[in-house]
Amino acid sequence: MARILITSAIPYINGIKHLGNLVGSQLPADLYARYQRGRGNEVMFLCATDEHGTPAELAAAKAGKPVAEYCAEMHGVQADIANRFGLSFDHFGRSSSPQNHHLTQHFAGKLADNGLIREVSEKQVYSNADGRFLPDRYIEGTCPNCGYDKARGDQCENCTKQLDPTDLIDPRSAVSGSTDLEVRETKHLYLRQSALKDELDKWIDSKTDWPVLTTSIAKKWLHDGDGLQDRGITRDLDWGIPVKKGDADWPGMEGKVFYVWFDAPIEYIACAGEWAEANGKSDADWERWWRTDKGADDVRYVQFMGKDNVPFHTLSFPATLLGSGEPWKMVDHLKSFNYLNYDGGQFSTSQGRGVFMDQALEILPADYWRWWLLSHAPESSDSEFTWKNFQASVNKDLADVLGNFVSRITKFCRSKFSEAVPAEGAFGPEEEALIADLTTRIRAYETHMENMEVRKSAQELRAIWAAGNEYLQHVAPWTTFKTDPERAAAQVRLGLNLIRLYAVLSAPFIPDTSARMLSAMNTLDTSWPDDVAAALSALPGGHEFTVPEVLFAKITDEQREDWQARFSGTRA
Ligand code: B3M
Ligand code: ZN
Repeated sequence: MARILITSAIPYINGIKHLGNLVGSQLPADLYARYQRGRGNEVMFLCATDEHGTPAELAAAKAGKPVAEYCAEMHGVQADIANRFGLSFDHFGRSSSPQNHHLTQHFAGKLADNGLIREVSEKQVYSNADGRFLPDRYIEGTCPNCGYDKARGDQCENCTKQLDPTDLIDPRSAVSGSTDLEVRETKHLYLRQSALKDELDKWIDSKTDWPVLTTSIAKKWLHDGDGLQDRGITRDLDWGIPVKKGDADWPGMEGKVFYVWFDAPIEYIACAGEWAEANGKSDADWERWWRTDKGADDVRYVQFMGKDNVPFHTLSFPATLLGSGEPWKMVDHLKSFNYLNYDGGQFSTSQGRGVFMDQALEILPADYWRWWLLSHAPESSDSEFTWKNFQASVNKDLADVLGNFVSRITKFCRSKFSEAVPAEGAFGPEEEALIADLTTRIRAYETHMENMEVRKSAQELRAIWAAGNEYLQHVAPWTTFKTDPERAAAQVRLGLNLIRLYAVLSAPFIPDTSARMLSAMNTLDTSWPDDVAAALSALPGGHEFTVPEVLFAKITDEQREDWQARFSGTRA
């Protein structure tokens, strides 16, 4: 039994995620986790909310709530939606957890001990009225380029020009509107990534099986221009993990917190500690996933994320782990995704454009979405959601191919035999041929799943479903029954066993439907079809079942038009 550690990029706390976010990390990570569990491997699948940073503070202010309260509430909301989408995390943690506070401060302390942190004096805008330093985006004013009067200190939203806060005309605090601002000296900590450049370079070179898309991003940051730059890891914010050196205060760093991108990946580790606490486990129980000196040397660690997160995962986070000088488990395989676009444009959280996870579940069950998203995952390039394509894919793949197969064979058996697997007859050449074909296809499916080739896996699964339909079409038990009921019985027995087989193979993609299929077939046997012939006689003659309700309803043209109109604008 292999041990597999899986993390998905942790979603920002502010707001509900759209389908583009979902397909870029959490959903394919879930697919992989479910598959590995299905193969009998030991899996630890972790995700969390990313709760620190300016966006969290801004969103809380907008909601008129204290930030801690806002985060607690939104964590609950995201956890509930993740659950309803069937995301099977072993734990859904919070980057604001005590475990992450402790570990983040621990790493900072180790990095400092190893000479990998330097202090830098910087000039930054201070608001006297607010009694705080203002991050660039908390400063508003008039754009010197286009005259827009709500330009932010980092960028003008109107003309997209990148700005420095000092470029703004009539600058004011976005927190209070006060214009009583001044530039003050403040100290910050920098992670000396440049000192770890060679070590990181060697580590990346050892990843020979990584996609070029991933390694080229890392190499670019390592070598372009002046090479890998040191990175500020502290901020002047109230909300976040206080800057400490392990358990000790850090002189000069009072009132400062760690930068959100410093503590967010550390939450991958802290989350395992949260899992242990929530399940009455010991430190040793989570450390065997994360410490190579405590059992994690035989763990395979896979990360899932959107392409924009790759630099942090190939450089900054590894720099933190390597720089600690401690034996932490590092990522073995990193699976990254391109973007999913929405109906001729982009999904956008800030503009509320596209379909968001809660809205999706209001109109259709999770499996419809899971199937479309995964079978159209933006792997080799960006992909696009259109309502037409969604309708076609649901109606063809799910309703016509899988749903129809299940309904046809169970109903036929009920009408001509009974609601029990017929015992008569033996398999012949047609059945042998189907078993051979399925064996080839299932082995290919396993290879694609192992390699995290999401689209190819979906294609193969669809072909496996289609093979059952073609078999049924070809042997036509409804015709055979008239002349040779025994032969028809054997064909129906095979068909009913295929339902169980399909449920097992399809569970990573459509877990709820898979559970309904197993329950209709009245079986708890979810064993993987290592031997396809054996798997197709798992349900013996006489085994009772029930005809399930329709598995997938077709999407009508009217529904499609209605939804397209409903989601064409922006969300309030
Ligand atoms: N929260 C960005 C994102 O949601 C960021 C990922 C952190 S992973 C450690 O895409
Ligand atoms: Zn402008």
